[in-house]
Amino acid sequence: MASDGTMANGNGRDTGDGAPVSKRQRFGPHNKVTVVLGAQWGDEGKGKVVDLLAMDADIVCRCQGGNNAGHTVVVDSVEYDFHLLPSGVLNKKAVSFIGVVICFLWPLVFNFHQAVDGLQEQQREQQEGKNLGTTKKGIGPAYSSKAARNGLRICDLVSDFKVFEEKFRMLATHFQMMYRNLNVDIEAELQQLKIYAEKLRPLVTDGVYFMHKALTGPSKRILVEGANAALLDIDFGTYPFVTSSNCTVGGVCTGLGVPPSHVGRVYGVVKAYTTRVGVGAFPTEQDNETGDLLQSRGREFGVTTGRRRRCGWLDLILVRYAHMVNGFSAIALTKLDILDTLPEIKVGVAYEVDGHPLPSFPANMDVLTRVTVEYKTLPGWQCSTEAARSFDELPSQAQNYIRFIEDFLQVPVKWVGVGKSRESMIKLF
Ligand code: 2SA
Ligand code: GDP
Ligand code: MG
Repeated sequence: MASDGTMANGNGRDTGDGAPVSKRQRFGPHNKVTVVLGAQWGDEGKGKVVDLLAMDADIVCRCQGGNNAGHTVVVDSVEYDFHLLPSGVLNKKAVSFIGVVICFLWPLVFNFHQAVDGLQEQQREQQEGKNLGTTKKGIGPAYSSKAARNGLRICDLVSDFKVFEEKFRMLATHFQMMYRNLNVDIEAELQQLKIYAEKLRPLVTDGVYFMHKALTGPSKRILVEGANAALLDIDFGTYPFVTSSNCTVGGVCTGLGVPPSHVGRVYGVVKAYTTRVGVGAFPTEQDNETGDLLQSRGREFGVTTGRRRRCGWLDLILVRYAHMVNGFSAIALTKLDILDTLPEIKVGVAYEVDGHPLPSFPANMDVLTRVTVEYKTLPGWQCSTEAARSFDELPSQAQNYIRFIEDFLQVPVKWVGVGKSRESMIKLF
């Protein structure tokens, strides 16, 4: 176990099965995965938190999504943007494992999936006057192929290429029949895929068996990096303005084949304010000077598409909802420094619709669009927090802001981010 208990392997901890310790020892160690998840609409700074924890890890995994994700890590002033690789890859000693669309366990994303993503967005715009604002990386169409059971997986690619080719042609034809304007160069893509198959074959392993060995073998610290975030989850997010994977804790089990009993600590990453890239309701959005200030100070641009992110106040109703689904062990609060110049800071603490308070975050998007937010106004600190390296070094108003969040959510804040770099992360306990 790490000296500070941050990345625990779960050895010697209560397994919850009631078995006596001697029996557990006889059946070998019981490693648990530590999970990092986005608690808002993404871009909370998961990459940075993963990088921090990965320094201690033996295995770092991505469990869902695809290259729609953009996770940033800044080390020695060099910025790394990860889309598919786990952000922990910078730890050369750790093994990287990927269970996302494109690799290992899951369906492959083909060029036509990407093209169809674009066409579907065009169609939505024409038919409904509103698109979803996807990254156009083919995520929705690839997960649709998975659910329709005609998708192709990495195990197909690295097996008999003739069989793969046949299935690929069928899938491509299926999409061509659905979308007359679809431009697919089947022969060129097949040629390219044959090259990929050779390159990837040595990197492919049976995911379930790999994870099982890691979980039940000698003591190992395993880190799982979630992509996107709770409110973009296909089941629990602001549907239909969501991505196509499970970005909440269940996605760890379904994405990697990890049994729930092996899920250890779950860290939620929360930005000190809220952002959203793409379309959809955003109750605390500030389409005004405050939003512009957060956007420019926070340099809120999409890492994958370069789109400007919408900005607003921290919405604790939304984060509490993410906690209900994920059961966070603790929170990493990022980008506190972006609030440094504000004389006062608002935090969303309750929703009301048609004069009636809502008990929780609504499932219906028409309701979410109509909510009125009740805010708590807290005093700002109006000085730089960038150099702070301990809780005590933070101005008292910033300390109060952190304590207010903890009290509201009933979850401890374990880290506070005050800058982009690895060092700009204050550890509270
Ligand atoms: P998709 O492409 O089908 O997953 O899009 C569906 C919705 O999910 C949102 N989404 C994201 N939101 C925040 N960050 C993401 N990654 C990039 C980043 C985004 C970018 O790190 O900045 O560069 O634009 C991400 N990926 C998907 C998306 O906006 C849709 O609302
Ligand atoms: P992710 O998708 O959750 O990994 O987040 P992104 O990388 O898309 O966006 C987060 C952005 O905020 C990146 O540019 C990070 O370098 C930056 N960042 C992360 N934590 C902090 C912080 O505490 N302060 C500041 N100023 N920037 C941060
Ligand atoms: Mg991102």
